[in-house]
Amino acid sequence: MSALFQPFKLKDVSLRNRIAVPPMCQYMAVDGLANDWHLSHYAGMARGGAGLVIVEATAVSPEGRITPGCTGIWKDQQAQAFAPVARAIKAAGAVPGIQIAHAGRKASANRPWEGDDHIPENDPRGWQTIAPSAIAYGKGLPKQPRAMTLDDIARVRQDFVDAAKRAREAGFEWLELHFAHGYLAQTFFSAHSNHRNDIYGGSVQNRGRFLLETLKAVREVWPENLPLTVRFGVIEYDGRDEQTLIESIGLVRDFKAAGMDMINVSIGFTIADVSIPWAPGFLGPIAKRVRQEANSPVSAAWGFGTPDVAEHAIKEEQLDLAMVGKSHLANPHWAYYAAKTLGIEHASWTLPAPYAHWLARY
Ligand code: FNR
Ligand code: 536
Repeated sequence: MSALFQPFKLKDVSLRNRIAVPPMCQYMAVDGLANDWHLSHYAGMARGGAGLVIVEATAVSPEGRITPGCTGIWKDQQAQAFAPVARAIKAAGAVPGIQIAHAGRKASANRPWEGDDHIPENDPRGWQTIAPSAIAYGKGLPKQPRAMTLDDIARVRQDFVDAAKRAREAGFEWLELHFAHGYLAQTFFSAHSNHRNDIYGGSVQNRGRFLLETLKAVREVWPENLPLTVRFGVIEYDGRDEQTLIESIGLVRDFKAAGMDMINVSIGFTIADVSIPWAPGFLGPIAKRVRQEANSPVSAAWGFGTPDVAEHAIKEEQLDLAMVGKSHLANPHWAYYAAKTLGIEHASWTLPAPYAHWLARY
């Protein structure tokens, strides 16, 4: 029997299999509002058989958007615009999730197909970015952020709390905090980007403080019976990886103690000049280590989009959930395709009845 197609339960939420669609920015919103593009995109992948569909990084405040096209959830109208998206995902048999995010110093950028670089300083489409310290990322993202005051930190933490409440009102049943990929939270954790000398910088405990406080504050408003997960870059590939992993795993343990239900093991992307050892399923062994040492359910993406690779990661207990991103853009029915590829009899069972009935022997 396939491991990938075993059901999975976290808190009161049951997934039909171990396949999840990770958040993927669409850059198609206007004023942060989800629209018909988002509805059709997310419904399509849910219909294709994945157990969980997590909606893209959605900004908790206007300045937390990566680009002007990012979705947001800093006002009630935006939550209302997401309601049909969450309903459509659920109607197709998947669990609707959303990732809430603040892009920090990587905000105020052009869409990937419009350059992926910072909007120029004098361009009215751009805005002032904020970060733990006034240190630019570099490469195509040279804008110097403003160092956050303690009031800024308290405000952004509250923005995450308010966003979590709205996500629930919109109908999402799974909430992910974006603490990865060189965005705001990740830059608090990394000593490359955090040079603060107050209680939010310096020691590993201080560098983790913004993340842990934000998680704790969100846990108080996100229903206890619904999953709250964290996406976190546990490794930078900057040559000091063992030290970073030890520090990261320590923080993941604290997340778990504070009520996090699952960790998504990802990459820090805090500095530009790194060489990442890209290969199918390359994060699997790291995810397994985090899973064991932090004693937490784990998911991960990056190169699990081949059925054998995803199946192997679940079977070897590297992952509890395999996240399949770009392969879902290529084929929104990837889960059905994976079931067929893995030789599962009646692969159709992963699909809703109107498709399943006709595809049972097809
Ligand atoms: C991403 N990724 C991403 N990650 C995240 O945490 N929040 C996000 O909103 C996005 N947005 C996004 C947009 C696009 C177009 C891509 C391709 C990727 C990363 C994504 O979740 C995933 O980790 C990668 O795509 C790697 O997985 P695959 O594609 O190898 O299966
Ligand atoms: C993957 N991406 C992650 C995004 C949006 C853009 C693409 C996110 O987390 N919101 C990626 C991150 C860093 C470097 C390369 C690719």
